[in-house]
Amino acid sequence: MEVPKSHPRYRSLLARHKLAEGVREGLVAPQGLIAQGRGEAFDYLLGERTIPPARRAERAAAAYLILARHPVVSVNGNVAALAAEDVVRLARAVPARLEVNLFYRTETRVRMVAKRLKDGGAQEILGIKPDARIPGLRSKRSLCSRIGIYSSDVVLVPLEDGDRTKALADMGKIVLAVDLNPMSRTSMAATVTIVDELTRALPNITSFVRSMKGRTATTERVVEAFDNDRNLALTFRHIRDRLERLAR
Ligand code: PTJ
Repeated sequence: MEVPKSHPRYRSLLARHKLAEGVREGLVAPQGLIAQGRGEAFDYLLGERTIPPARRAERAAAAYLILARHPVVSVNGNVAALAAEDVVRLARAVPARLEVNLFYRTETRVRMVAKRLKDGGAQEILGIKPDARIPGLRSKRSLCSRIGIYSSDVVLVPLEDGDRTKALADMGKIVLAVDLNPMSRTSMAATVTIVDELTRALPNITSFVRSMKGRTATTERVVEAFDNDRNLALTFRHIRDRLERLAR
């Protein structure tokens, strides 16, 4: 990509480049570009940085992942294109299993996402040959692995399309979502909603996992103290205060 690193919107241009390349290759669904554009608009409202409520949610997500018996990280086309290495690093730090789960599912795209994860260092990738279904979901997102998402207790769902978060919560799972839109159905239905950009959120969660691992009492305290509704309210307040400052 011929954009200097000093460009003020370098990160955003790089992400767009990766996604456009991904669409050209067939890794990313064309709709993934629309999802990114929507995310970017919300990121502007946050000031394109990790705001304090997002950091707290990232710490809570790390704590849930550490305490989980069977944690799984779900990966779609956008995540593979933007953050394959980051997602593999997080899964290894926990350790959690990685599962490919696509909304616009085709066998070719599943294979491409799996290959991207493998190139990023993943050893085991679930979801390639699904053998279970998430009840109550009619989209191809319902196809999952019995030893993966189906039997998980904690699932991280970065960039979700809405209805699966509720379906997973209805199965009794703890759902950790990364979504720049604090008003999305995913954000409202998740156990922990991380309103942050994916490539900022994943390394933050990984570093919280590394620093809290082995400190069970601290980790349990973080989970107990976290209140998602309150944290979302603080997110809205942060956006409101920022807009108020800009409007002065
Ligand atoms: O690869 P597939 O077939 O599973 O399809 C993936 C997409 C993303 C196309 C699909 O899940 C979809 O259509 O998602 P939505 O309904 O557009 O929702 C995506 C959500 O993620 C939106 O609320 C965006 O604001 C948010 N989002 C987009 N890009 C980012 C993001 N959040 C964090 N970081 C981003 N980079």
